[in-house]
Amino acid sequence: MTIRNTDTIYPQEQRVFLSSHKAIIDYLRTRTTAPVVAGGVGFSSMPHALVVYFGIDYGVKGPGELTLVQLAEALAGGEAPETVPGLIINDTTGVRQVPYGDPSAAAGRVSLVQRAKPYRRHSGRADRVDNLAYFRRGGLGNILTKNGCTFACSHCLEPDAKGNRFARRAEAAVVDEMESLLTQGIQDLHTTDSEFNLNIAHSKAVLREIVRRKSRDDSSPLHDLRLWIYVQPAPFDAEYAALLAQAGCAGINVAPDHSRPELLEGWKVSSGGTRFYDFEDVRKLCRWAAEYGMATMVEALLGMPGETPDTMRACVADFQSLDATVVGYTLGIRVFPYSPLGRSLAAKSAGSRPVPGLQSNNATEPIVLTPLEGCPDIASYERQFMFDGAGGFRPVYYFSPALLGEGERGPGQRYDHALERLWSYVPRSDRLRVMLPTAPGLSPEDNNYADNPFLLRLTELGYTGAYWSHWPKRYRIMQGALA
Ligand code: B12
Ligand code: SF4
Repeated sequence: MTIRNTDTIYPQEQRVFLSSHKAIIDYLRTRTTAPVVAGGVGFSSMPHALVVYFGIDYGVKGPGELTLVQLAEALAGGEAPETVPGLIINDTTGVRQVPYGDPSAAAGRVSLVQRAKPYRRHSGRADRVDNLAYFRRGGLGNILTKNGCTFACSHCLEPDAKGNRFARRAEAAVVDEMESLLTQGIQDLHTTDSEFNLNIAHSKAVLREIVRRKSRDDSSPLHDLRLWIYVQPAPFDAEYAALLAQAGCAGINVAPDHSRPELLEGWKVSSGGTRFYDFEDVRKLCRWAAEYGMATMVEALLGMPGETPDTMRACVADFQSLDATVVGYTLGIRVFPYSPLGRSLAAKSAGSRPVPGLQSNNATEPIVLTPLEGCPDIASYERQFMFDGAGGFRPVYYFSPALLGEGERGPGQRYDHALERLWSYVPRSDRLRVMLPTAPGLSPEDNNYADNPFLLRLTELGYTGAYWSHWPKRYRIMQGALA
């Protein structure tokens, strides 16, 4: 079972998907006695807690292609699952993870990724994942160029959940796989790297390989490619912009989070703790993209530690001044067990102190977190970021307490004043190209994909490509007009 998302991580809606995932697992359990193993990035953010919650036999944190095969071979060969490095086992003796023989695999997980060959895609086969059907029904095709992230941004679960080293796939294998998808009729491909431009040398090598094959062959399916990428504001230079355009990049989704240096300091950082961009890098990126006709989506993440109404206003003014196709704002931050923010909040809370800013819509009492070393086991540490003491869902979020309005207090407080302020900071005349959160967290205005009415409408009408690229036309599209 792949558990891709545990929840929407959307601070206003805070919808958790785990009970519907569990219902599917429970149903499968009634149809088979085969052992159940789960993986996926959402799963990997709290794997010990989830093997217990789902009542399943095994879990894999991070890349699964090698470990799953090793497990299947062990079970088929009558060997103990304890022979499978990294496997999380849940049985009558409790939950434990088999240690990795190679300690560098534990955190980096490079050796666990299939880097040399393209992953085979089986569109059109009823018993396999049908990429073409997914694409035709409004999904984006997807392509992985590398696994993992070596950076250490405060809110981010990815270096821990995926691996804190880059496992770079061979450029030829990546581009072979792109060609195979394009030949199957899937033209919009989204990168599934944590960030496509980190590491830039490898990213450029992939782009050069696309450009080389396009220039060599006029009938290459790569001429139809529309590539959508996730990037950080740096590294990004003029050569990279040109290569992206030549390769067929249609849109760039960049996540600078904020514009104020004092907030980015210690927030968006390399593994050594150094900030790796400033707001001028974002401006340059948008300019280059506009020059080459590539659309841009720039995302702010408001409410981080140190945020005040003034820094929020300044950030909005800066973001609105960008030459971007769409600007998106998220207010509030999901706190995960192994993100630097999660660990530091647990250390501050120390099992007894409710730290100001910890919030959950479902919280009925102050949220207290205990650091890993103070918990009876790993599953208990992970559980407190998703469940309350009685086992109900209570996903933990953080909002800078300086954003609380008059009369607002308590762990279930929804920061409505801050939301109103945020809306008031964006000039009405500019709203068409802006994604702003709403109080329910799911409306045609929200940048929240789970059952979003606008996204469902796009799908019905046969739009493809990144959701956000249709955003400025949303009112016309919602009324049924084909743009
Ligand atoms: C690209 C991306 C998107 C794109 C997807 C485009 C597309 N067509 O694919 C878009 C923008 C649409 C998107 C939307 C959303 N996303 Co997103 N997305 C990603 C991203 C960057 C890549 C996902 C991916 O495909 N990875 C590549 C695959 C190969 O990796 P993988 O899924 O982890 O699988 C590996 C292992 O986990 C393991 N594995 C997987 N399954 C199994 C099963 C078994 C049995 C085993 C053993 C192993 C195993 O092996 C695999 C190969 O190594 C991830 C972060 C990341 N770096 O992975 C976030 C991420 C998954 N997204 C996230 C979220 C929350 C969402 C949304 C819910 C946001 C929202 N509220 O709208 C939506 C949901 C969309 C949906 N329908 O599911 C979160 C999930 C957090 C969580 N704890 O749940 C992530 C982790 C981002 C983050 N940092 O928080 N997303
Ligand atoms: S937000 Fe930071 S840590 Fe997370 S994937 Fe991006 S660069 Fe890596």
